[in-house]
Parts: sequence; C-alpha cells; structure tokens
Amino acid sequence: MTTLFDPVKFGDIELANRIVMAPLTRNRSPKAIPNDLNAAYYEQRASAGLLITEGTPVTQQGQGYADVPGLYLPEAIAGWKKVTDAVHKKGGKIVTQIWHVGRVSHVSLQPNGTAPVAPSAIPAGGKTYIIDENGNGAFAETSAPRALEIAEISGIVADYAKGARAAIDAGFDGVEIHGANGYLIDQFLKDGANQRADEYGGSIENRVRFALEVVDAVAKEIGAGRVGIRLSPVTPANGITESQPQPLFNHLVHELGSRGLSFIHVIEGATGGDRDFTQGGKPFNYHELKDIYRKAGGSGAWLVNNGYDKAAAEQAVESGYADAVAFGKLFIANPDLVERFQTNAELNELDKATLYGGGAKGYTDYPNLDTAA
Ligand code: 8OZ
Repeated sequence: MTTLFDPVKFGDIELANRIVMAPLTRNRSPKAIPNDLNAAYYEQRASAGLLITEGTPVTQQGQGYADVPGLYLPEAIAGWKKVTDAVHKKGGKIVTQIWHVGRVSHVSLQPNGTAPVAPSAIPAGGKTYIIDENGNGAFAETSAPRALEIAEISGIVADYAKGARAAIDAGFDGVEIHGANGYLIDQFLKDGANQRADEYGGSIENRVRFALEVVDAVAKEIGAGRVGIRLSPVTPANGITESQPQPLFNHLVHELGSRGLSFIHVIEGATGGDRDFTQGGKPFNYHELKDIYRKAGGSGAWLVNNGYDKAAAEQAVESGYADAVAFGKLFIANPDLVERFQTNAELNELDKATLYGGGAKGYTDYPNLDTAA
C-alpha cells in the first residue's frame, strides 16, 4: 500500500514523500525581492516532498499585493537563488508559483499607476494590500480593471513563459502555474468575470483558451515535466463566480491530459474554507475530474488541497485517489510537519495575526520538535 511517506515522481521532479507545502502568501519580500529571511523560512520546511512557493508575479502588471516576491527583477532572481540553494542543500525540492493577479490589484501597485487588466471590465470587489502614501501597509479596495485588448493577450502569455525561464535561472525545480483563486487565469475561465465576445470568451472552449496558451508557452519554455497547474473549480475567492464549474473544468483537464504536465493541483471547495462549498447549484465531483484527466492520457501527479489533516491525507493517498496532498496552515506552524506526521507528534498552533507581513515572528520562529521546550 502506498503511504504519505513514500516517494513519488511529479513528472521530471522526484519527491521524497507525498507531503507538499502549499503556496502561501506571506508578504515578507519588500520591493518584490526575496531575502535571507525568506530563504531561512523555506529551508526550515525542506523536508516536505515538495515546496511550492507563494504566488510570484511574472510582471509588475501581475502584482496585486505589497511585499510579495516577484520574478521580473534581476535582484529577485538573485534573491530566489539563495532560497533554492538553501532548500537543495537540505535535500528538498522547490517549485515557484507563477502568478498574474489580473483584476485583483490596485493602481498604486501597477506600472505608472494605470488600471489593472482583466478579461472584462468587471471589478473583483474586495480588498488588496498596498503601501499607502505614508509608507505604511494598508488594505485598499481593488481598483476597477480595464478589459484586455485581444492583441495584448499573447504578450501576457509570453510573460508567463519568461517568468518560468527566470524560475529555472533562479534554480527552481519547476513551476506551478497559478490558475486558481480568482486571479487572471481563473478570470478567463469563469463566466462571472469573462464576458468577452471574442475567441477568449463565451463558450467553454473559448474560456479555457488563455489557460491552455499559458500552459503550452510555459511547457515549451522549460519542459512540461517541470510544469504543474493549480485549479480551484468552485472557490468564490476574490469575487469569482462560475455558473457551470463541472463541465468547464472537465473540459479543461481533458485538454490538459495530453500535455505531459508534472502535476495537477486541485483546491477542493472554498480556498481555506468549506470543503463542501460549491457553485452552479450542484456538488462538484472531484473524482470525476480526476478520471477525465486520466482517461485523456494525463499522467501528472494528482495533488489535492484544502483542510486536509493527517488522517484525511492518508485516506486520500492510501485509497489511490490522490498522489500527494498539499498542506498550507499546518506547514506555516510546523516547519517539520513531515517528521511530526511520522511520529504522530502534536502540532503547533497557527498564529493568524502574523500571517501577512512583518518579520521573523510567526514566520521563522515556529519550533521544530527537537527544539520545543
Ligand atoms: C492570501 C492573500 C493574498 C493572496 C491566493 C495568492 O489566494 C493568494 C493569496 C492568498 O492564491
């Protein structure tokens, strides 16, 4: 029987176990440049089978929050190199999540203070995190986006490929394309945000076009065996809605099946919340989604996420449903989560007050088992 602690291949990436650190925004990289504190944080968690970094914008236009690390400045590549070196020295594997927020941004974060871009000029609603005029962190209403001209889209697709190339230059083992949580790719996928009348909007075939163009460009740049994608079929994060998630995502994974990807990362339910949350009036069938991917020839690892504890993760892997499980909050609070699971040790509690922004407190000071009092 396969267990959580058995090795697994994600395409070209070999993992020592099936316990994956989920991407987690922490807002601790001022000026979008990863630093020594970030390197220490990831190094502490290197016993995970795979670390997926926090979302990392591929351009300034793709930036939606203050102090998240990017991939578009030369200094950021050098900063990430410290992170990947530290993780590799510990025998870990690490991919970065390449990200474009689309409409989930604020003019103060955009090049020349211009409007954020989106498939359609429909605001996300909700708040993002900026640096205000006095240099202090502050929450602000997302700015109204403008609809992308069709001629601009290929340039954004190319930006993702450039970001993937930069990730490999920075020493990453691969990338995860951020296709989830109401950001640009999810905005193109879902009918609540995409009301385009051209070949990128309307039918399901048209709405998946942007996602597939990004996947193909990134795979061409760095090899499909180093490329995964994160999807959230029903999450309402960042104001995103979809009237028919099951046929939409069934079609998308059917198309992904022939592309030789490293892994498919599925958030089940509302991100960080209710696993049974749904949209379109019907429960979402994740097993059907996986079956369609496999039947279409997809051999990438099936990575699942959202609220799993050790018992639920074991059930998912031992039953053969999931190849691996991604843990978010548990990895923030437990750098040695793998060892704690192995020994059935107690888990540290999460401090919600230090999730976003700040320094070492609540970031690199969670104790390991052997250093706990
Ligand atoms: C929390 C805060 C800011 C961004 C996501 C990248 O939801 C995020 C994110 C999460 O995918």
